[in-house]
Amino acid sequence: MKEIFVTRPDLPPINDLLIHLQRIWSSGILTNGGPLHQELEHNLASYLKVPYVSLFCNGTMALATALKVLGIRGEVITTPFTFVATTEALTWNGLIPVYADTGTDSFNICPADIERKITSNTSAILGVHCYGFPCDTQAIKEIADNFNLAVLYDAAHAFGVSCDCESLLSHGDLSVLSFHATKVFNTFEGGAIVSHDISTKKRIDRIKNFGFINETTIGVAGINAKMSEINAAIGLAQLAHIESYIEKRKEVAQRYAVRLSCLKHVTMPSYDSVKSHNYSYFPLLINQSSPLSRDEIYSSLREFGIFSRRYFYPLIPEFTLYREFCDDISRDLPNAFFLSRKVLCLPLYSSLALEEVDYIADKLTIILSS
Ligand code: T4K
Repeated sequence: MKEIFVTRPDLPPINDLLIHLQRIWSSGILTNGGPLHQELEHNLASYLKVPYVSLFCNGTMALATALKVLGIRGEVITTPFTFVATTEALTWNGLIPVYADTGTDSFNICPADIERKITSNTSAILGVHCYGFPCDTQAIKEIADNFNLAVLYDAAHAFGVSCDCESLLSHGDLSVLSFHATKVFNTFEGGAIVSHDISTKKRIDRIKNFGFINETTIGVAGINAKMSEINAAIGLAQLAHIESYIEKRKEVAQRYAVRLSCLKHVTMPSYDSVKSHNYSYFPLLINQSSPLSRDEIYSSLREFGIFSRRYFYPLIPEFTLYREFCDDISRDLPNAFFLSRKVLCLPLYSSLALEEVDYIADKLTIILSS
């Protein structure tokens, strides 16, 4: 039986990569903001339609650095329904995560609950565009303006998503991308901060390079979070194919939509709220009416070799390490708790054959009618 995983990475044709590797071998520059790094920053800014991109070794270090750059202190209001890295970036900075619930009709943080959680110690809001679906950026901006808070977006899932004519990454003070192997655009490991002015970009680039201003001066306590030339080479080779990767993902999502439309116990994601989506995930909501629980469906699919994932279960404050940050999860975060028990991410990646989507849909239909 063939195993189908929740995702498989895109890999550019190896000859595309070799051309870039040849440049590294010729220059002998392997890291520290070399020519490929600079070219990828430039090409990404142009592709994403954003002013400035600063590359990182991964998304988590980019998040941790973004918080440092903005000088965030005290409490940060964030979502519990995300990958653990979102909270880890806060605690690594000695910040306190304060969890606001998700909305009733969204995977993302609820503006009204953000407002309820603000205290005199709050300094920022850290939203996540979960599965690439936009946070309510307008409402979050209004709250942030009223209470003088910084806004950061963990946009690890939001590469290339645009709303109206704008990139989703143009919202907030800073947005952070992940280029991990499992992401729509990957450099094997990697990440980036999107910023809106040159002085902020310079501060970001300084912090990720030990805080050096020049050979003899350190301006700020920095860290080493640079992307190497080899990861930048992979990025340059990938970027040339990104449109076709996203188009193939879209075909997969559309096939699911057709094949699963007759199933009454599930709700499919709607991509209507955005001008262009990246189809990074296919989060299926298992309805209350379902005769089987989400976990039973997850286990049954595994018996057919289909490895869906329960992103994001458990909720972050359910991890023992983070329990102290929420008194009563089902009382305080009921919507996020519901999502963590009801969402199943089906396999979605550009090389997933439509016949495989049919196979998954057939098995799901059998499981739900048993
Ligand atoms: N913020 C958010 C909202 C995030 O989702 C993430 C990362 C971050 C921040 C942090 O960004 P990074 O620091 O990672 O750049 C995966 C990823 O490791 C993680 O990057 C991602 N989010 C998270 C949602 O998913 P796992 O534990 O589910 O990964 P894993 O290894 O089980 O991979 C899933 C499937 O992908 C495997 O079953 C097979 C396939 N796979 C995976 C890898 C690594 C491959 O085929 N090849 C591969 O090389 O966390």
